[in-house]
Amino acid sequence: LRLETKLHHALQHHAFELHYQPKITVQTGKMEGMEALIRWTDDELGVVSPLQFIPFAEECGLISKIGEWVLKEAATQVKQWNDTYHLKLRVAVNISPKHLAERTFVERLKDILQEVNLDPTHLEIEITEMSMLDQNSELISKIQDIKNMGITISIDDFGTGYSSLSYLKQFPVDALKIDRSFIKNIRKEKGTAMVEAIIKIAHALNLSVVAEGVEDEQELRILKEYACEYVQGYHFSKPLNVQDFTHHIEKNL
Ligand code: G
Ligand code: G
Ligand code: MN
Ligand code: NA
Repeated sequence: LRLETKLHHALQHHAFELHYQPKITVQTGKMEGMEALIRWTDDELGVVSPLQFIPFAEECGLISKIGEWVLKEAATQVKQWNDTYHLKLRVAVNISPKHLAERTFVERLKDILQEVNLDPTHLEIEITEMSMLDQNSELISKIQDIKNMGITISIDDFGTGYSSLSYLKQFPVDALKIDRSFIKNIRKEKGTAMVEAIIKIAHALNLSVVAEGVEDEQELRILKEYACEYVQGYHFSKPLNVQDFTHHIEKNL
């Protein structure tokens, strides 16, 4: 219960922060948007990874509150960057399956976009394969509603979940994000084949592909060869705080 109290406190006292990792269009080398990643430093615990506190927040029922904070904060920030620098960057937000499953999710999403006055095409939602294990029609129509608003939807950590490929044609998503564990092995013979296959499946279904965890030129070259559309990773930039990301924008104008 101690961690739960701390998370409540963090929400109320603005102790969470978002970092942003650029997403680059392979063809042009230009930044098309960024992924928002939550960061938390507690007075006593120090830096706590989202790998630790997000699963906990899902269990104790705080995930929707945290998710709404992330959505509003990311929307506000990208709106400010786009207005200031006359850009059309799109921010991607990670949404937990529990949060997405809330009955009021779409309603709240609309409220946030309206409050922030953000063009919905400047928002992307990343859901994991876990979100789609439960292939019910309610969830499918919910995702369709989100897409109809103009929001982009992508499948995060693709290839690491337990679900079957069959959901890909059932759910109206826009993009696949290849998990970085695949990119790590891309130089190995079977690793190359896997990445090629994933990109082919995506393209056959009219989905674009984002490769995560691209760390060097050689990985980028292989991805380019297979016509992967977007890349993210330390080769371009690690996730940056607002100040550093602003510098990154200014440097690349
Ligand atoms: O950025 P980092 O490597 O610490 O992220 C670790 C994990 O936490 C990743 O799987 C990432 O998707 C997840 N994560 C980061 N930020 C958020 C967030 O705002 N919401 C949710 N639900 N997950 C996040
Ligand atoms: O699960 P998700 O894809 O949302 O998690 C993204 C996480 O991956 C972030 O925590 C981010 O810090 C991390 N990350 C981003 N780029 C790289 C990279 O090039 N190499 C490694 N090892 N991690 C990365
Ligand atoms: Mn992600
Ligand atoms: Na991922």
